[in-house]
Amino acid sequence: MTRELVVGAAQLGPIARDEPRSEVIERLLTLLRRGARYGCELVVFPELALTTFFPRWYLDEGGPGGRDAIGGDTNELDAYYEEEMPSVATQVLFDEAKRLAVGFCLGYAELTPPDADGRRHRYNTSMLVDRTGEIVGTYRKVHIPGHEDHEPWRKFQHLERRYFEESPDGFRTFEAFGGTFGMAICNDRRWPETYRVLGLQGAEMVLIGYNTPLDYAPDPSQNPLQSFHNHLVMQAGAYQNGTWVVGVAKGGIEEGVESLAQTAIIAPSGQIVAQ
Ligand code: ING
Repeated sequence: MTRELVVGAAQLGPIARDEPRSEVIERLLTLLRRGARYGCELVVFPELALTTFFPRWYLDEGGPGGRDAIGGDTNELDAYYEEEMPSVATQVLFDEAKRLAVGFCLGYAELTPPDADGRRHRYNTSMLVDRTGEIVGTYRKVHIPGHEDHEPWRKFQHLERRYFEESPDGFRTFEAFGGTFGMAICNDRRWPETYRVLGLQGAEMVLIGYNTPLDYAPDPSQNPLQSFHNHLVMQAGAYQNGTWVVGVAKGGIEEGVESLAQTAIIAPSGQIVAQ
C-alpha cells in the first residue's frame, strides 16, 4: 500500500551573532506557515537553527578547560544553548505546528540539567515534532567535526569538539507521520555508518540539517568539491539503504563565513527529486 507524505525542506539564510531568538523564530514560523500553504505535513529545518553557528568563534571561557564543564565565564557560550525544550522562546513554534497540523524537525544546541554528578552536558541536537506538536524523538550528533582548542591560524574556528560532546545514544529511528524516521546532523552525513545503522533499523526517511562552510581549512583543495561531496554522500546513503534523505542547509554568508546552500530531497533511488 503506497503511503504519501508531503515534506518541505526549509533552508535558512544567515543568522547574525546578535539576532534575538524571537526574530529567528519569526523566520521559522514564516517558513512553517508557507509549508502549510503548500500542503506540507512535515517541515525540516537545518542544524543549530535557533542561533548563528557559534562554533566559528573561540568564546572566552576564562576558567579551566574541559568539554563538559567548560567553566569560567560561559555566559555568551551558554546563551546559545537551550536548557529545556519546548523553551519559552520555542513554545510558539510548537503551538503553531499544532494549530497548522504540520510537524517539524529542528536542530538546536542542548545544555542538559545537572546529572547525578552535578555535570551539565552540551550536545548538538535535533528533534522531531509530530503534527500534534509532540516531540516524538531527539537525536544528538555522533560525528563531531572540527577541533577542541583555539586555533588562531584559521580564518574562522570550527570548535564543535570544544562546545559539544558526542552522542551517548547513537542513531535511532522514530515512528511518526505513518513511517519510520531517522535523524542525523551535518558531519554525520559524510559517514556510511550513519545511513547503514538507521537503515538496519528500518529507516524510510533520514532528516539531516547542516551548516557547511565552503572553506575547509585543513585541506582547501577540497573546497571546490564541497557541493559534489554534499550530494555524493547523501545520494549514496539514500540509494545503498533504500531510504529518502532530506538535507537542509543553513547557507549564505553568515558573519563573514560563506556556507553551502544546496538543500535537497533525495529519493531511495539516489535521485535528487527536489533542490
Ligand atoms: N560542518 C561541516 C560538515 O561536516 C566539515 C564540517 C566541512 C567537515 C567540510 C568536512 C568538510 O559539513 C558541520 N557542522 O559538521
